[in-house]
Amino acid sequence: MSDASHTAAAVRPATFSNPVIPGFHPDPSVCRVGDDYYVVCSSFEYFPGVPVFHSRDLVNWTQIGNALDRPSQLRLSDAPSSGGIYAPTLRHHDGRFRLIVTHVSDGGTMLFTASDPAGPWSDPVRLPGVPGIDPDLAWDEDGACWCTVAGVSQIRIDPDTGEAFGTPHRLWSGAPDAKAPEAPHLYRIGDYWYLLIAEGGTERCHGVSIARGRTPDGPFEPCPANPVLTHRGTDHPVQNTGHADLVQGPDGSWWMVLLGVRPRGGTPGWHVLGRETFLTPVTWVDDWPVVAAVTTEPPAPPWPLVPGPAEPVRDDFDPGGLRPQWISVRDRPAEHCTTGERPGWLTLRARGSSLDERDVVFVGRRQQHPACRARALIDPAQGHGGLAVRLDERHHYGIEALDGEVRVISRVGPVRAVVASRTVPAGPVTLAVRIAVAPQQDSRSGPDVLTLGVEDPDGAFTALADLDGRYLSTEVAGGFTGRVIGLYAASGTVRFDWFDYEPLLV
Ligand code: 6LW
Repeated sequence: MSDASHTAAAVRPATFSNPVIPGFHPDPSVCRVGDDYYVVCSSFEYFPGVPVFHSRDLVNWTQIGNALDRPSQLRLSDAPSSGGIYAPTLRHHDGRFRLIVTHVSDGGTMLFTASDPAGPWSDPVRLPGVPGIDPDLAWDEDGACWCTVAGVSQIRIDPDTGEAFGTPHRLWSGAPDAKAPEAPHLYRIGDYWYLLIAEGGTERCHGVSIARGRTPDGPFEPCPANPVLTHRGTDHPVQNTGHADLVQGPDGSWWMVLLGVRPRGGTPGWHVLGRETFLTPVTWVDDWPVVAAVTTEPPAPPWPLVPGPAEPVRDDFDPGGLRPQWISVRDRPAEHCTTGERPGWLTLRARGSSLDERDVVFVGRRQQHPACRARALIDPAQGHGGLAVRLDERHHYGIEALDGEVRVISRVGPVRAVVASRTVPAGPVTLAVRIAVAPQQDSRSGPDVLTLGVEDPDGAFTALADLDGRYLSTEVAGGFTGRVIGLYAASGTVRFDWFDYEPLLV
């Protein structure tokens, strides 16, 4: 072995850390074009929708945009929390990227096209003939496009016009008694067509199963080893593993992206970051995939890892618009949210009067680490607003600034309470939330503790309230999303000079 290759081999990491896309990034779909990989995820009631990620090694991912970033693509006004945009599929065919999703609150299945996955994406082609959720796209050697959906059923479509041919026909749908056969993906690999599905439901019984046949519309024979992946009934730190997609590396190796959760605390275990995107290697034996259990440090791909740009801790809201990580609830009208009015500041003009409202003006980013800290400098001179950790309209904690006072507000289910308040000097004030993993005390402990407070000009933090994080978990709130940490306006006009998000050691 030459010195260079010896050196390269010596420095190549043997493992990487999972999840590869932490935070609420569920239902991942992946495709590869040359040496470039792309992943898209569900986004539900948040706008812009369908985050798009890029990687050169399947491990290090950078968000390059959101596919649905204008009202003509995405209308969420009727979407309840965890409504809106369900599972997408991303494919590349005939030189174009195709994205198919279900908008469960506005007409169902929609298909978008782009030459560059970073955008712009087209306006939607609607497919009224495609039922249900979790639509997949696959093309056969004759160029026919097969759309397979949860259930599992399938129909041929024209992806350019949205026309569906005939009526959906039922395919293999997993174990006879398994619930929720969904997330289908169809692949032509070697001599077979493979149908990959999730079953058991997206909670602790989730799993991945597969079948194969000689034609895209079956019949399919199930893999004798089904489920080829599940963590059900284990004490594995990653649970709910399912909703997978397969991709082949440039060296011929195979990999699976999938969703999973990281519950913490006592029983039943509370996950607060939503369903996250994990990566695990796949090998083939007798033309069946063998999927490695999802570990937090799986074996790294055989090629060099290519780190993306580090995400800055501080966002100074420079003119030119918000970075793609920022999401809002249902919409983001420019008259209510702009970085152009006061250069270097984010200006929010209130619409709803609190985070309890469906039309609250809110701009946030997904919480991506079990322990982290978020801070923001707010100028409440012309209104009031604050910094909050949100799961939905009925589950959020926030610290709100009026001119001369701050107060901590807790909303859990039907109960809204001001849990702390104090006077502060008039003018801009730094609000902060620290999230620390709860010490593992006993079976009744929560996943973490959220400490909300203020920082004075020399950085000294004063805590106003410690709140139990279990009430901002999916096990309590339900739904399909995860925590989003962000900024909101509750009256008038509030401005934010900067926002910090930084991971902390667990
Ligand atoms: C998605 C379905 C699921 O459409 O939950 O995990 C739904 N599985 O496949 C929303 O994420």
